[in-house]
Amino acid sequence: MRTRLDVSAEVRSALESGKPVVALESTIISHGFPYPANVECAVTAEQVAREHGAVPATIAIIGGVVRVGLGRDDIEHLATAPGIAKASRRDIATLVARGSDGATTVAGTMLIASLAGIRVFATGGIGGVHRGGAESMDISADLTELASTPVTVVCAGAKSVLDLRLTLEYLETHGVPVLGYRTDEFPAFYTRTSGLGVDARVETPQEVAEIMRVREELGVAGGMVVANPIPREHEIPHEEIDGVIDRALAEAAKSGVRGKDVTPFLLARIHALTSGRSETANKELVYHNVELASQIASAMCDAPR
Ligand code: PSU
Ligand code: MN
Repeated sequence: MRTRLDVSAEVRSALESGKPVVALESTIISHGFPYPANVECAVTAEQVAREHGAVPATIAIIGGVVRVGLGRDDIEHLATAPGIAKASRRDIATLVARGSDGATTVAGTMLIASLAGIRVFATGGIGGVHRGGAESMDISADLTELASTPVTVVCAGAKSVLDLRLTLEYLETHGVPVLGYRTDEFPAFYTRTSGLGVDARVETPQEVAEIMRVREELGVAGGMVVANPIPREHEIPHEEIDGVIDRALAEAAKSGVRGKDVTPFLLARIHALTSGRSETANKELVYHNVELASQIASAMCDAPR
């Protein structure tokens, strides 16, 4: 039988010997940043994981194979090839069957990480309920994936292009814990605050690992969100970013963009409208999340069983 799921030798050996592994997504490479910031972010994220004792496992679909652990050439390909599909849960089998490429979203990456036996995943921001989502039903598949797939997702919250209040309501309904890492507030990606609370505040990677272990031992299904605020020195204040977000949303409405194209459209407009400022913040918060995810993955490996 043809190989559908290809786990790199390095990732496989780390998993087999109980070493920490952190999954990384690829939509961020193909659709989240312009070139060459996308390559820089992906390569540096892998480096940060290594510096913190974890093996990075960047996930994507390449030539019809689900790949866990990419090479530099794969990252360049995902960063530069035109028309790479955005791959959420629903898209994976179709892309594989057709021998296509796909850049995996948080939902797609969680599903594949879990198939490979990886329990911790770092990204920038998760998708959520879009503004007006109660009517449009534009609710990211990231949220339903969190409800069912046992992977802990470390993120800087979610962008306020979304309705963050409804996003947290949806996660609550689906039984997904939202842990605030050294914060009482759900962070809003560029800003450390949103005015909305988290379910529980945690202070250490060991505490997160212990909650993950309890969930595994009890057989509680689904994943968790660990919300890690952007470092203070890289924060973009509400006064500065809120107007940009409103403008990007107005442009999206005017251009009639729909479905899976909405989020990439908004990200591209925000990057363009802040002439690089949001790009730097976005990269830095990703590295910060990879660092924490590596510490959590290490704590899971150290943990007494
Ligand atoms: N939010 C960001 N940056 C991103 C994404 C979301 O701030 O790169 C990407 C992630 O891959 C996420 C996806 O899983 O967009 C969500 O897309 P949608 O809203 O179509 O579910
Ligand atoms: Mn959507």
